[in-house]
Amino acid sequence: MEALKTMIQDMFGKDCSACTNQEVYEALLTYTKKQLAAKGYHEGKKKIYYISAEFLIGKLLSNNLINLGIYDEVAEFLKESGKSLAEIESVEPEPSLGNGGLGRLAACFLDSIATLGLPGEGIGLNYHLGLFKQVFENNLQHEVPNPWITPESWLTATDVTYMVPFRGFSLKSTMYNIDVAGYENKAIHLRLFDIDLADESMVHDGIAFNKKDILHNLTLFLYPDDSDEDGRKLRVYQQYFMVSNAAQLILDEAVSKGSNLHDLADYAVVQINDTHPSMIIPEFIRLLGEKGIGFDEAADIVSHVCAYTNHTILAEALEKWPIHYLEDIVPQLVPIIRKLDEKVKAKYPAENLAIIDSNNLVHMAHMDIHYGFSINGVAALHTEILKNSELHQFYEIYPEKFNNKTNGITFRRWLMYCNQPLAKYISSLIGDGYKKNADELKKLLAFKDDQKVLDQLLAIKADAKKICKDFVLENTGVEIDENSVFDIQIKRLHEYKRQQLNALYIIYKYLEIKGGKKPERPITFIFGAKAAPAYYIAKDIIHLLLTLETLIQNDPDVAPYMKLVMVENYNVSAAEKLIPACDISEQISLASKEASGTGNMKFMLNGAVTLGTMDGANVEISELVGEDNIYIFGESSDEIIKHYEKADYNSRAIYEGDADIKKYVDFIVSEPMLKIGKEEHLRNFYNELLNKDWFMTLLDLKDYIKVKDQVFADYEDRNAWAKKMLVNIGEAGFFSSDRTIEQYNKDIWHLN
Ligand code: GPQ
Repeated sequence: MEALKTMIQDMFGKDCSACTNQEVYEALLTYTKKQLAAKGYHEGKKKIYYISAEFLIGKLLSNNLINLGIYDEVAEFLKESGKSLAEIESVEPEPSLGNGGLGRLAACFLDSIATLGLPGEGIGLNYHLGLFKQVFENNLQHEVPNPWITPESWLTATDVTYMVPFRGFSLKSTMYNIDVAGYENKAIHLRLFDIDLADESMVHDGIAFNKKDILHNLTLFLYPDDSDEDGRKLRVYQQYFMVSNAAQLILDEAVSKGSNLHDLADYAVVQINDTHPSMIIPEFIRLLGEKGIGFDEAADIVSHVCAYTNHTILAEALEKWPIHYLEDIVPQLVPIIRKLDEKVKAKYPAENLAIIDSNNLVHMAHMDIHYGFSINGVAALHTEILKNSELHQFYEIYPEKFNNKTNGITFRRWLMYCNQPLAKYISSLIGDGYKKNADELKKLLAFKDDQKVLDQLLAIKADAKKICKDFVLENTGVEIDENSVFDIQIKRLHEYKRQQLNALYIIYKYLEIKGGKKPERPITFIFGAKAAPAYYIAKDIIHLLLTLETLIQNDPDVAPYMKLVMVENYNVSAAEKLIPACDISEQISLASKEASGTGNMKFMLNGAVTLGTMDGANVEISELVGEDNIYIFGESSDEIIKHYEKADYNSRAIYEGDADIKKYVDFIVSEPMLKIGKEEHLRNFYNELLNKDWFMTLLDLKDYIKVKDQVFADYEDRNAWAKKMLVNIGEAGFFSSDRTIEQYNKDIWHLN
């Protein structure tokens, strides 16, 4: 730590103990950046380029210190100077470069690529104001900018710049780097492209801004509101800016390593993360054309370079751009896309295989599948659904392209950092081998009947709940009971994830307690979720939850027995506090709709027990832990898919046929709720449930209530519960993103 000491002296002319936390943070940032650069970066002939609109990387200081192997040393040094690393971390702004699981997955993947020593990089955009910051006012969500770039930041400007051509003008880019350290290994780069003229001052009234001013707004926000045409076009501008920069960089790097571009596939493999980067396919063809490579050969080259990951079967998320948007914005791509489409149509005339459909919509995923060499889903069930229903027509013509890569999470952040007491305890039982070889967690299963170990797991959980209590108090102002059961649902707010199902259970429990039936132990229901700004139903559900929160809080008959808290501006840092403290992990999506889920894996690894549907990776979790160690409810995905095919789901019939369900649903617009909440929002959601309920909340409600009550009953056998915790932790090794990345490499990327 001598070097750090000297650095602090040089930077501030005083020693560590005399510095402010801000100063110490700045010194640590500089020090860590230097250490990373000194270790160097993974290089090799062939590289994986992971292109993504989102990289939800979270705070970086601690993670970098852990991966550099100096976390304990630095913490100790600071302590000796009267400082706390935890407090210094709180100075660091959290980069706001992602929305949900897709972005967090990209971040876990960078960690694993670096850890496994693969040459690779992430490529994305440098959004100045991030997604948005969520604030609650009058029990409603409001959005404000989330600036995260400070003068001292992990971003390093490079001298790499490109020109990106749009209709009528070109934009100059600058590339920024963020180093991503491998665990006890070299680093890789996250490349973030930006415009030089981004003007944050144009944002007013929350997150409103002039959507037409592309010269100044291009990199302000991730996912700008797309409820109008200007907003949708802005997304196309962003996407093209991202992929044109990426393609130019990739070609330059390949050439500098000796490629003649005909052999590009020996130098580069591109993973297209969902459809946002799909325009890289025609952009590569355009650029190769400029270098003298004919269309057919260029299309063939690209088909050996690009692979596509699908993250959803929800139609709304499978992007289809009107061709006239592309004419207006990137006319240079249109003849290329038309030619690609003609080649497809010549061979496969079916409308549902077309890139450009009869409504002149360009199906981005279709282009990826025809002109990429691999398409993967993100959990076993999801890939089966792609093959058998959603993309069946493609599976029939390209069976060899389809493969599954079940998602994973990095154990460095989601155990070693966020739950240090648990990680240390695991090391004391089975050694440190699991940190690099997650399968070794299985060794824990040998302790299933060891009373001391079971007691210790419960004690570690109890401590995490105390820490979480402080976090919740700071975030929400609400004091929760650390001896209550922590039941947690944290994820984007979406109807298919069914936070509303959880809300209806809470109503049921509230009425039960009002009726005199107290739970064995108080329950704390914790939510964290952002709703897309123009997604009104999702915002109504937030209003429902916040209204319930107030109602329960103000009701002396009920407040001692249950609490609902909704954490504001749920993000990676919040997840790091909530996940170690969780008892019950809510994974209650409508079966077939959650492609994988990754929160489910983080909870399991931290000793929470899953309450979920047979959806996404829950299916694989349940196979691993066995039915005694997970709580499953609800209709199967096969049944749900049939309901959609037959269009026979009728929520009103369920409501009218079941007096209990009617009671819970009616409560949404009952007197006590309307007294606290806004009638318009509560009624909108009530009507939605009765007239549509597209994600079949009422179908699974009764079973959910039954199984959830069983969970709370079983929780009281503390010893049996501790065993469930142990099995969940011991079986979590499969969900290491190191395993996922090894599979991507073996089956798709083929890097040395
Ligand atoms: N996912 Cl399409 C997102 O977070 N955002 C998106 O736009 C799409 C998917 C999630 C998906 O809902 C989860 O089930 C997955 O676990 C996650 O991607 C990573 O694959």
